[in-house]
Amino acid sequence: MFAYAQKKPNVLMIYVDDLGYGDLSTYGASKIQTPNIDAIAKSGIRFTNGHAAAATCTPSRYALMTGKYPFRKSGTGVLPGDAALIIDQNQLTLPKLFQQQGYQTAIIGKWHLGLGSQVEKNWNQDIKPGPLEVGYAYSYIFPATADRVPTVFLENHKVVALDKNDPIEVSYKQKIGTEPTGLENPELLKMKASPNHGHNQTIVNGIGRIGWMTGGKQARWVDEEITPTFVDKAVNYIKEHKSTPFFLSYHATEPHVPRMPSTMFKGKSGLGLRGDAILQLDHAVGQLIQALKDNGIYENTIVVFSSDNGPVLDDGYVDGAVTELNGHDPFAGMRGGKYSAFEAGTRVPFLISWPKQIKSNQVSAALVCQVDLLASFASYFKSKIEPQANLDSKNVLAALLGKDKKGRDYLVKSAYTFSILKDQYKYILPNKGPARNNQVNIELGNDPNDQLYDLSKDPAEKNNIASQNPELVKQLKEILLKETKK
Ligand code: NG6
Ligand code: CA
Repeated sequence: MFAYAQKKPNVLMIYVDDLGYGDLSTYGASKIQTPNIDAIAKSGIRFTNGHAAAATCTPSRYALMTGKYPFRKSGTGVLPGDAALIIDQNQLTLPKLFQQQGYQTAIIGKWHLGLGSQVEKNWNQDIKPGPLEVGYAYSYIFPATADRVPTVFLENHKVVALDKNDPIEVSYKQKIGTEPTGLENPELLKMKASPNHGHNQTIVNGIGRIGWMTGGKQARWVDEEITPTFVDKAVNYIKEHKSTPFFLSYHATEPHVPRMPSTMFKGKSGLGLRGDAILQLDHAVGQLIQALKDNGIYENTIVVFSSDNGPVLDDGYVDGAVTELNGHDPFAGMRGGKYSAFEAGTRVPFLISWPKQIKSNQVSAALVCQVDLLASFASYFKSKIEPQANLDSKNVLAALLGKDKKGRDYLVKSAYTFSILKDQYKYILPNKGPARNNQVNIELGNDPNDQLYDLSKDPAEKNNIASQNPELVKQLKEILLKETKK
């Protein structure tokens, strides 16, 4: 009993893809029910001011891994499927911190931080550096996004189920091989691509992808099997590591496009395939939590749940996300969405539970960001981070444990432009970029003028009060520019 009490907690990081603040019933969704995810909130804390560092995947993941704002490094935008690893192997990362503390570490799911040392790589040999070189002792991933080639899993350094006689080749420059593409053979598609998004290159499993690939026929995934595969790997991992502390990153693909959940979820939500994918995600979360319980380690496991960026409806495929929305509001009334500097881009579901230490049923408005997990866990372990690590990560451990209601002083977020959140105010730096992305039907937050919103009165960022508050604008802009120029 005593030994158990002394044991370091396991950490299960559930990091999901493009899930909106309004997509979960625990955040007020009424058209969809997510009981398993809601149970994390009931068991611990639901944050209402929790953020991804950026409004797309790669930069948010970079921040989560490194504790640095993604704009500190160029090349941290959305990566193609053949990109090289963008994390410096010498730098401290979240999984490395756990390794230093004697933890077993693993990532199962989406990666999207690049693989190998260059774009040109041989997918038929060991592919490195990758997750194993930046802190994970085990990995079972797909390289980029579910809509990008190569549509394969990698276990540690190798493509899973690769037939040496059918080598894989990948290109993002031009068509390779003779396989049909969505552009030339749309009649072969089981899910149509939206016009002009570009998801019309090599067809895999009846779905046009971004990028071209040839070979690797046996190794290609079937989309409907992605989540059952990841869940199976994660449940086994939990079972096999129940007696050593572990840090397990479960990086789900839902509800990113292409939304093609297992057949048993298709049509289940009544909200189209996007809603069905969310139900699949909820089911998967239930299985992971059950595995913790079955192995007797639930009480002493910290579960963190968050999303890499906000929601988008049409992100490249005609999948019913728009037409079957049925009044569901993934954006929770906020402005913007994925890609946007407005709040729906980066204010995301953020939950934490740890039955042994965190009181149940808490709601916290503390300002916390995924970039803070590194410094917060370092503080938990009393592990000293050298100042030359230059982290943007802040120690918000007390907020994460429910003991502090404030969190950070302020947070800088990046989309096309920069914004800063401080107290109830949100300031967005002027930017000449387009005001909206019409393809995805999302306002990006770009404006040639200063924007200032009082989120306590105006959470939807409708009423720009910059011209009435020049002093506050000046002050916030100064902090923001100082941060971005550091
Ligand atoms: C965009 C894709 C989108 C999605 C996104 C990455 C186009 C027109 N759209 O460029 O479909 O793949 O990249 O999403 O190519 S993320 O969540 O991984 O950042
Ligand atoms: Ca994403």
